This record gives sequence, C-alpha cells and structure tokens, in this order.
Amino acid sequence: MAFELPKLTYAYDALEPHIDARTMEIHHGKHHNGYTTNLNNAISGSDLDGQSIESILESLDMSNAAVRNNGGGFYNHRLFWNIMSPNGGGGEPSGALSEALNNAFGSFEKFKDAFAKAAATRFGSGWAWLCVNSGGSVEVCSTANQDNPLMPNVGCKGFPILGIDVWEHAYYLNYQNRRPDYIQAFFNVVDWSMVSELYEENK
Ligand code: MN3
Repeated sequence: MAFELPKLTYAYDALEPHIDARTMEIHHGKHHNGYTTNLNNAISGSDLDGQSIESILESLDMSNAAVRNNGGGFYNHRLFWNIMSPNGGGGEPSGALSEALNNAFGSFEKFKDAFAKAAATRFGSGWAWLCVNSGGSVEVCSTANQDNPLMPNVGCKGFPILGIDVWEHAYYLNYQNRRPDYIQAFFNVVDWSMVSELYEENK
C-alpha cells in the first residue's frame, strides 16, 4: 500500500502573486513527488509498510535517515498544500483557534511575529510550525530539514496544524534571498478555516 503524491485542490498558479506557479510546479511535481517515491522505496518490504504516515513518524527510529527525510518530506508538504488556499486565504482565524492564539501570544499580530521569527531564524533548511497540544494550547517552534513535531525528540511538541517550508526551493525563484518577504506573503494564502479544522480535530 504505497503512499501517493496528493493532488492539489488548486492550480499551480492559483497562489500568485504570493507563491509563483513555477515554484509550485517544481515544488509539488518534483520535490514532493521525490519524497513520496523515496519514502515508498525506503519502507517497501519493511514492517513500516502499511502503517499510517503519522504512526511511522511518531515511532520513528531517528537514525533511519531515509524514512526520516522522506517520510517527513511526504507529510510536511501534504500539510503545507492543505493549509493554503487561493479562496478565503489570508485574513484571521476565528473561534476557539483565535482564542488559543490570543492566550498563547496576546494577539493574532503577536502570533504572526512569533511564527515569522521562527521561520526567518531557522538556519539553513527546515520548517516553522504552529502546534496544538492536548487540552488546546498552541505553540510555535521550528525544526531542521524535513523533521516534524510528530517525530521524537525534535525539540518541538504537539500536533502540527500550520507549517511553512523555508527550504530555498520553496521561495528562491521569486524571492531569492528575501526569506522574510516570502514569509509575510505566506500569510496571504493561509486557509484559516482548514487550520481551525485541524485544531479542533487534534486538540
Ligand atoms: Mn519543500
């Protein structure tokens, strides 16, 4: 039962001007496709074959570089496409997620500052996350490379409900070295209704 590259629910050019079509095409069609293929090759015939990706990441042997890098890459990008939208992207969350952000950070603007800082200061390649803990509190953190908060001992706890890819392949064609500009643009395409759904499902 192999993992499949998820189809996008929007066109490659749908997130422009914030994320350009060429970047989306390469990112989804080449990078994410590569992680998916390499994950399948890494687990084929092993006892990980047939497990859910969440289960694989949560009980991961971190010395298994092939599954760590490609399993993380498969999961992280699937979430990334899912929490962006050309329709209804941007704006602010409402309801329980909004309350949780206010409780943790003081305001939505302060949350954005904390998330942007985590993303901007991740040295080299990696991701910044908003995670929900059981009980409903939220926190911001970041991980290196394709690590993910579900993995053991990555210095990042909880269930990821929002993530931004800060590998150069995610922004370099359009933003070159201006990672902070890409991070600010990302907020214009975040689908807060989807992030709220993930919050409710995993709190
Ligand atoms: Mn990527």
